Amino acid sequence: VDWQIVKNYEDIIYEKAEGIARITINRPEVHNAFRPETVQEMIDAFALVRDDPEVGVVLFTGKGEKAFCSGGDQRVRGHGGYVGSDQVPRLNVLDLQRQIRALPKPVIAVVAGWAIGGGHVLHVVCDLTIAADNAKFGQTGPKVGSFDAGYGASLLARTVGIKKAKEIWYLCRQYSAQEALDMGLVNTVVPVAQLEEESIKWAREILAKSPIALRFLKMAFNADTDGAAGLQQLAGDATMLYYMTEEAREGKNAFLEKRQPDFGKFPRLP
Ligand code: 2NE
Repeated sequence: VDWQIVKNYEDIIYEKAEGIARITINRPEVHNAFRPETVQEMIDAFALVRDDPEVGVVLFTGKGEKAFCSGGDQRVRGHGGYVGSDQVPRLNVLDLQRQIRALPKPVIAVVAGWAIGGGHVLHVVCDLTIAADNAKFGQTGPKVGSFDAGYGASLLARTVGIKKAKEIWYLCRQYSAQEALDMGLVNTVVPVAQLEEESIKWAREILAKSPIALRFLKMAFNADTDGAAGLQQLAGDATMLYYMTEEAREGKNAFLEKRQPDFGKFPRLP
């Protein structure tokens, strides 16, 4: 695959090729821990992905084979959040989690090495996870004085069951790729040397499918877990589809032509 850089960032790499976007956290010296600027760059890149009609699927990964992401950078954890160069304490990774959920294109976490702490939650919010055989998963919050009781708890419980989710959070153990596969936390495990090739294979299979069908399926899965916010996304997609119909166009055209709309010509299907 001939990856082309889309935009230059400091903490991440955003590339695309053949309709596949790849966003890589590029801080291997700290196992790809994120600071507020890293998250801000990811939010920017995911926004570009959303608006790019060429992109149908995203690979979300970490630089190197040692880590996908080790969560918030503990060196910049301050009073009330992670502190960036503007000195404002933030938990902006929660915004990123919602953005990944709301993105109307599948996001695949591609995990080699550690997916831990807030980095683990990031793979949990992705649609699918492809793990290398050296991947290790876990939460550390109660050990390091933190927790993610949002998606980090509820979506994890939906994924692996509530007893297992509680075990993961209460004991802060680390789990192998095979254990993650066995508990339904990841979709497949491949040798680390084949991770990129396998992720591209999955991305291509997804790209061969109907984008609108995938979009509605993703939003329906979200609606099932996200309450009114999930329904809002699903309803927004329904509106997009409705705008594409003659029936909706009749309403708009009648308004612009200052006449009564004629909806009688449209069939009332069962
Ligand atoms: C992941 C783990 C277990 C790996 O251990 P090991 O022994 O393989 O590597 P090592 O030596 O610990 O890490 C390599 C380098 O990366 C840094 C380390 O300090 C080390 O640096 P040097 O000593 O070589 O200079 N590093 C690793 N993780 C880091 C981090 N998160 N922040 C800053 N530097 C980090 C081991 O590294 C580990 O336990 N890491 C910490 C995992 C963790 O607790 N993450 C934060 C959880 S809280 C969170 O992410 C969060 C939240 O709970 C709620 C909202 C938002 C965020």
